[in-house]
Amino acid sequence: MSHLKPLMTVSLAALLVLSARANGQNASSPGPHMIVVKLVEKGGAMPYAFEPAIAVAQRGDTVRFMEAAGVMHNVHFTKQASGAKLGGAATSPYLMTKGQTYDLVIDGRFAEGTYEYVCQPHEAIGMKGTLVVKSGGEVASKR
Ligand SMILES: [Cu+2]
Repeated sequence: MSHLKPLMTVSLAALLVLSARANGQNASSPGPHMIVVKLVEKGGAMPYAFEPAIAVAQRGDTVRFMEAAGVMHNVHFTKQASGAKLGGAATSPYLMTKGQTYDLVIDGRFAEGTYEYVCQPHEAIGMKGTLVVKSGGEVASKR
């Protein structure tokens, strides 16, 4: 069993590299993107936050929520775009350990428009974010 821990460490490192590459490609490459939103601990009067607070995604993208601290957080949508049908995806499981992720695929459940979400344990102290979903094909063809 002693070989497991180094293996996990290597996998995590590889994952972080892949995430960084996915971010770097966001601006120019076609096709699905991985958009990473970190759940961070900042301290101060509003100690917890989603970073970035506003994320823009296109159909087919995946929004990856990543626990960047060691505090229990989740993602709960409080406002959906007109016509959206998130169903069970409106509330994520809890993320508890640093590096833990929750992937949300921006598929047919997501109508174009603006979504707002909160972390339920920390909603009262301002932990909230915005997701804007755009139609990828239209954006690409108009430019
Ligand atoms: Cu939280």
